[in-house]
This record gives sequence, structure tokens and C-alpha cells, in this order.
Amino acid sequence: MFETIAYETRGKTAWITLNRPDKLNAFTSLMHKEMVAAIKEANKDSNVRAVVITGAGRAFCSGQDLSGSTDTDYGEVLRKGYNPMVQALVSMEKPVIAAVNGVAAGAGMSLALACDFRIASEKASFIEAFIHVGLVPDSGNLYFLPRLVGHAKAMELAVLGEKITAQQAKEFGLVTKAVTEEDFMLEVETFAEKLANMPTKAIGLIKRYLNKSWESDLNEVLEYEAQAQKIAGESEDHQEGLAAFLDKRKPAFTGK
Ligand code: T3D
Repeated sequence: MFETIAYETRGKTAWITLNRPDKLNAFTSLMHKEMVAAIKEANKDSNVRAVVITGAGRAFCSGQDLSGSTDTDYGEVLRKGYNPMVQALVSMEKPVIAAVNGVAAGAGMSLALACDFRIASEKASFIEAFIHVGLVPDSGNLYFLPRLVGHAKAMELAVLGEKITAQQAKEFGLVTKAVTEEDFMLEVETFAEKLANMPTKAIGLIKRYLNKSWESDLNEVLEYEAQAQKIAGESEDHQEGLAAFLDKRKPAFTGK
């Protein structure tokens, strides 16, 4: 049982809900630990083939809890709390969707960026809030933001710290989809279900090697592709994909 988040599985999807709505789901050290535990739980459950992270109440996440912390060494807060959470998310070889229901500020925005897909409600907004309290973007923000929006836009967002709407986030390439509040939950559920019925091993390999490609040269990427394709080529889902193509039917992937 968790105190600061909720975890449940619905069909093949694990739902992780940040659950401190009165603080707009701000992070505490307990929340970091519980997030890592929930991500590991989703990772080891072979029935889970997609993960959704969202927020309870009107916010996605307002970043670090600014009200109660006595920690003064923020470097250690990051090393012990945020970094393991981001590493667990990125190394999980299953697709993760941030269902951004409301404001995503500071490290809350970083959490959304570390996910593989972002679906934003029209009620969502994104704020690089760090600068307003004299801090720098963290929790992978300086890694993911320029990769998503380019260096110049990342600089602008990080330094100016202006609130951007879901629609602007879509235009900047920050989110996969921006949808009306009315359609939001159904969109997230449908998208998660679609991913959960895809060849999970191949998705995991795409995630692993796309992340590595940023630090690799062409020859290294060519070799990674060969390694990945060997694994994917030996999967049951590849056999099913081939059989379905030849039978002219829709494939029924099992994630194996
Ligand atoms: O350890 C370290 O500190 C290093 C790591 C840092 C990582 C970071 O994330 S630094 C950035 C931290 N986050 C922020 O600076 C954002 C602070 N919050 C805001 O700027 C605004 O609350 C929002 C833009 C997110 C939302 O604005 P609004 O007007 O919709 O809501 P509000 O009225 O400001 O907030 C509602 C309540 O939530 C309010 O409490 P109250 O007055 O009703 O009792 C507010 O204090 C509380 N709240 C919002 N954000 C936080 C928070 N409480 C604690 N920590 C928060 N981050």
C-alpha cells in the first residue's frame, strides 16, 4: 500500500496516480520512493504492457514540495530521490504515458518529459518553474527538453519559465496529443490499450536503443539495430505478425 500515490492495474495497463491533491501532487521523499516501487512493480508484472502516470485532483504535479522540506543539499535530494525515479522510468522496457490532467510544474514537468508519450488535457499547462525559485531544471529536464523541442526553445522555456498551454505544448512537439477535457480520459485509456496490445518486446527495444542513439555514432547504432532485430526476430510476436500478414488478418500480439 502506498501513501502518496495510488497504484492499480486495469486490464494490461498499470495506472500510477500521484495522490497529494491539496499540494497539487508535489513531490516528497516518500513519493520518490513510492514512485520507484510502483514503477518496479509495473515492470516485473508480465501482465502489464503499458503504464499511465497521472495526477489526482486538478494538477498533474507541482514539482518539489516547497512547504515542508528540511533538506539543504539539493544535489543529494536529486541523487537519492528524483534520479532513481527517472532512471527507473527510462529503463523500464514498456511504454509509459504521462496523462497530464492539469499543471505540470518544475520536477512535475520533468516527470512528464521522462515518459515516452504525453497526452495533455486542455486543462493542462507546463511551467519550467525552477527559475522562479532561483533553481535550474532537474530530474532529466535538461536532457529531455532540448531533445523534444530543440535547443533554442528549451533555453526560452527554461530561462523565462512562462506557463505554456496544452495547445502550445502540442505546437512545440512537447506532447503527443492535446485533447478536450471531455475526451481526455477516454483518449488516455484508448491510447494505453492500443500500446498494451502491441508487440511489447519490440517497443521496449525501440525505447532502449532510441535512448542510446543520442550518445552513439552511426556504426554503433547500426550494431544496436542488429542486436535489437535479432531479439525481436526471435519473439513470438514477430511470428504472429508474419502469420497474420500471410493470413490477411489482424495480429494478436501477446508481448512475448
Ligand atoms: O529539493 C529541491 O527543492 C530541489 C528540487 C527541485 C525540483 C523542483 O521541482 S523546483 C520547482 C518547485 N515547484 C514550483 O516552484 C511550483 C510551485 N507552485 C506554483 O508555482 C503554483 O502552485 C502552480 C503554478 C503549480 C499552480 O498555481 P495555482 O494558482 O493553480 O495554484 P496555487 O494556488 O498556487 O496552489 C494551490 C495549493 O497548492 C496552494 O496551497 P494552499 O494555499 O491552497 O494551502 C499551494 O501552496 C500548494 N502548492 C502548489 N505547488 C506547491 C504547493 N505546495 C507545496 N509545494 C509545491 N510545489
